Order: sequence, then C-alpha cells, then structure tokens
Amino acid sequence: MPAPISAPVPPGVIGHNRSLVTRNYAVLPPDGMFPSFVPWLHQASVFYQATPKMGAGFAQGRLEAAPGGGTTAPRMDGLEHFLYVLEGTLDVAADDASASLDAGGFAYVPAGASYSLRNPGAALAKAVWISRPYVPAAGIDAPLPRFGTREDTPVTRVDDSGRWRQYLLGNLDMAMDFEMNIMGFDRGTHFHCVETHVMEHGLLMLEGQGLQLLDRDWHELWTGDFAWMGPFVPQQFYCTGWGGAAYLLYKDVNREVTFDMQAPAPSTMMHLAGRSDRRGLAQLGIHLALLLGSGALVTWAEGIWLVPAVVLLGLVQAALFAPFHETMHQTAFANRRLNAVVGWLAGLPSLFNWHFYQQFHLAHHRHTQDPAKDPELLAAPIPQDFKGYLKRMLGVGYWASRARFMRDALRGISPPIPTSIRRRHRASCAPCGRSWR
Ligand code: UGY
Ligand code: MN
Repeated sequence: MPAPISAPVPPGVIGHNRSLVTRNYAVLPPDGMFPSFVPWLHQASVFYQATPKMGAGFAQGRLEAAPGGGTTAPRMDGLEHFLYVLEGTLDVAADDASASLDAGGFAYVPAGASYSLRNPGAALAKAVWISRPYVPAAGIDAPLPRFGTREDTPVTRVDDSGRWRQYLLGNLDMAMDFEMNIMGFDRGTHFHCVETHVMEHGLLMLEGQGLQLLDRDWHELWTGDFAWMGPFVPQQFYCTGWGGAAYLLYKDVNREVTFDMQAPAPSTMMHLAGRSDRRGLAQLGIHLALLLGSGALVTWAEGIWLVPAVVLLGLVQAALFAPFHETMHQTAFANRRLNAVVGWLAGLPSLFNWHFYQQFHLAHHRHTQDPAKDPELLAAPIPQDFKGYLKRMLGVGYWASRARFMRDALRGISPPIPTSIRRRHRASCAPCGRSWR
C-alpha cells in the first residue's frame, strides 16, 4: 500500500507520476502499486506488475511475506514459477526439493510440481515472483526444480562493451521456455542497437539507474522500478547516474511462433451440417452388409477361427451405437421418421431404447459435466483390479445397466421424462423389453 502522506504533499501524488501503461509496454514505479491478497497465502501478498490482463504472456509480481507468512498448504496450480529473493529469507519447496533462500537466492518450480513458500525469518521477505504456463518441447524432458544464488552464477562480460550478464536459469537450454537474466551495465554504457524482438520482458531494476527506451520514448528508471516490454517493442537501455546499473530480466525464449487457431465461421461449416437421406441410407446399407457378412463368418467359422469371427461381429455390432446416436440427434437422415425408425432398430441389439436414450442423452448435453445433473457421469468407475477389469471386458456391468435402464424406461423414471411423451415412450419400450426377457 502506498505510504501515508505527511504535508507538504510530494511530487507525483496528484497529477504527475511516472507510471505508464500502453498496449505493449508499461513502466510501473513501486509507489503506486497495491497488494493483492489471495486465500491460499497467509500473512503475505503480491504486488502484481504484469499479468495477461495487461497483455503480458506471463505474470510477474513482488511477493511480500511477513515473518511466518507464505502459502497456507502445498499448492499445485500447473504453472511454472520463478522466485528471486530481494530482501529477507524465503523457504521454497518444490516436490521433494527445497532450499532456504536469502537475498539473491532464486528457485525454479516446474509446472505440475507441488510447491510451498514460507518466510522463516524475523523480517519481511520480498521476492520477485514470475508464473506462467509451461510450453513443452517435443522430445525434450521438462526441467526439474532448480535452486541457486546470484553470487554463484558466473558473470559473463559482453566483449568490451562495458556490459555483463548472469544467466540464472542457463542460456539456450531448450528444456526451458524462459530465461531469467541479470543484465549489468557500467556507467555510460548501452546496447549496441535498439532491439526489436519477438520475446517479451519483465524488467526489475535491481541497482542503479538509467534511461530506458520504450517504443519512441525514453523513461528514467531507478532501483525498484518495473517495466514490461511486449513483443517487438523497440528497446534500449542507457546507464546513467554515477555508478553501474543492473536489472533482472524475464525473457520468453526457445519456442516457435504460435498461431491462435480460430473456429471457422458458421457459414463455412454449414455444409458439414447438411443431412441427406440418400447418403444416410448408403451408409446404413454398408453397415447392414458388414453385419450380415460378419454374422455369416460366425456361422461358418469353426474351431479357433470362431474367435476372430465373433470379435469382428462384436465390433460391427458395437458400431451400431453410431447410427443410434446420430439418429437421436436427427443428423443421420433428413427425414425425421427415418431417423426414428432406423435409430429404434439400431438400439435394439444393445437393449437400448431410442426414446429413453433421447431423454437421457439430451439431459447429458443440457448439463454436461454437472456432477448432480449429467446422467452420463454416473457411469461405472474405472476398474482398479484384474477382477474388475475382467468384469468390464465381459460386459457384466454393461448388460446389468442395460437391463436397469430398460426397467426404468418401462416404469417411466430416471431420467425424468415429460408426461407428454411418457405413453409413447412406454409403448416403444414394451416390445424392446420383451426382446430380452
Ligand atoms: O536479451 C535481451 O533481450 C536484452 N538485451 N534486452 C533488454 O535488456 N531489454
Ligand atoms: Mn531485449
């Protein structure tokens, strides 16, 4: 929270300050930042500086944890995280690895790891906290947790430019989809060009001061200032002041350009929704021929050949679910009655009742994934042992559930069936029920 003001009111409080947020870059000095409190952090808060809401592809903030503060329980959010301690001490655990980090210490928590954070010290702990979804690279193992310190990270001088770098998480490491680098500048030095690149940056000034070019404007940055640079923002840093400067820099790297795939417009999809009796009947003809053919094979096959013949017939018969399901959605044929007749017959060998299934399946579409209302979520649990597996393979539960459905259908219960169609529904169930009694 900004510090309380005592008179006289200092510059920047009312009209003028250096904070600036544009479409693809931002400058955020610390004085205007507000803490965010979340239920899974106690005695701790995050001063967010960049998030996807701003246009960034990552989240960056300053974590502040009071003594004893941190995560309430081990957390698993599927994101990868980077923490760099600025002040105080922070204990970081990622799966079964952990470290106690003082200022300059850092941790990488891979996506999917369970992590926890805690300030074990007596003073406030402050840390840079970066989070983002991990982008895997085909054929390359995802990184494991890493811990380190700025002190132990080699300093690489860039030719005789007066600049230096520390690659905290390595450089050109293809397992990583971002780098965290400390970029250092001797007094009066700058990059050899104005950069414009696809990678974006989160920049936190660690030491000194300088002028930062963002697009066409220069902004003065001091220790503690944050800047976000979106892709392709023209950028240059010129170290001013009477000493050197250094900043901690997030950079997304090592991954190809992605394209946001957009769903085709309905007008280009319409032809896919076209229904035709002729084409539906042709496909039905093929299915019937396959049924007859595989049925004939079962009749003729002898000895061991019966096994593949029965499997084949089973596959073709199980595939009757396709016309059963499509007719129920009225998509197999243009003619509604044809859909009903073919669907009704296609369901019979599996003891499915077409009208009953219509209610059941439409309830599933109306309440998809609602555990209380989606009837298709009530399917039997996945078998956990060999006996359960065998039972599932032999279809014991399947046929029991078919019988149960038939009974419920005959009684007109579960799922709730509108009274208007109940009579028609029962009538159609009766012969269906007889066929298995
Ligand atoms: O590596 C970089 O992209 C770096 N030179 N950019 C920057 O510091 N703004
Ligand atoms: Mn750059």
